[in-house]
Amino acid sequence: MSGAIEIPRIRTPGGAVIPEVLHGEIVHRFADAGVMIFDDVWPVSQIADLHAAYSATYMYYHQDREFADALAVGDKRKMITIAIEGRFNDPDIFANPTMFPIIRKLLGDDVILGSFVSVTSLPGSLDQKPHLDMPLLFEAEGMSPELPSHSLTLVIPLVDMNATNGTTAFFPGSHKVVADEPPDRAPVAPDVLVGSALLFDARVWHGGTPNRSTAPRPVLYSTYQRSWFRDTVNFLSQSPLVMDATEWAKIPEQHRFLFDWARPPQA
Ligand SMILES: O=C(O)CCC(=O)C(=O)O
Repeated sequence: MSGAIEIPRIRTPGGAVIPEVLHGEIVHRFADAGVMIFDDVWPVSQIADLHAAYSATYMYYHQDREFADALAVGDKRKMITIAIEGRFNDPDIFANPTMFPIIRKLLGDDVILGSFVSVTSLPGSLDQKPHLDMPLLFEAEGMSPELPSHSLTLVIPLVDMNATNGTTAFFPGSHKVVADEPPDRAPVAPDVLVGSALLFDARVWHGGTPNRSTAPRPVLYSTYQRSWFRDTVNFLSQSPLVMDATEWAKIPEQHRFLFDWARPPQA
């Protein structure tokens, strides 16, 4: 069983590749906690531009009502599919040189990008019930803690995640214990600032905290998976990945394997 009760946190080399000699230690710490924060991955100005692009296109969803193509994931909290286009069609986001080598090490060379969404909480949203994003593999409860990761979500905050805007509270190490309920202890609710990233394993219990601010709190979720895995519970009414043939053509050859499974017609 894991001894992790904190979320490990590392300062990255400011957008540069993390030296390979450190990968083993990072993977080990991540595997123990199932969640990890990486500070200073992107310049704040780059994420501010991304936030502006998000707001320009997806503000429509900032209403407290149901949408046919966005999943309600709690009170005043929605999962919105973000099209891979414009500023979102950027290798620095979907194959970030700091983060992607770590993700690839954890998921293997057959990794794909399984979905690209935002989770946006509106002002006044309440605590989200602690949950796992999807059922354990094979419903093989006893086996789950022994298995390596099969699905990891890279969270990119578009505004600071904190006690005012709302963050995500995690139970580090909870992927090492099979249970129908979250652990009987207080979760860790970290501050994750714009420019930083948070990576978590699909088997870790977590839940969003209230948005006490006056503005929506969008975070981008890039979910990477082993190529044989599909999320069959969260995308019954919306596409996990939206990209048209023109955008496909802009993806550098060396990154196409991430999207091949969702290759648009005519691409
Ligand atoms: O809103 C958050 O901070 C967490 C969202 C979440 O965990 C989810 O929708 O699965």
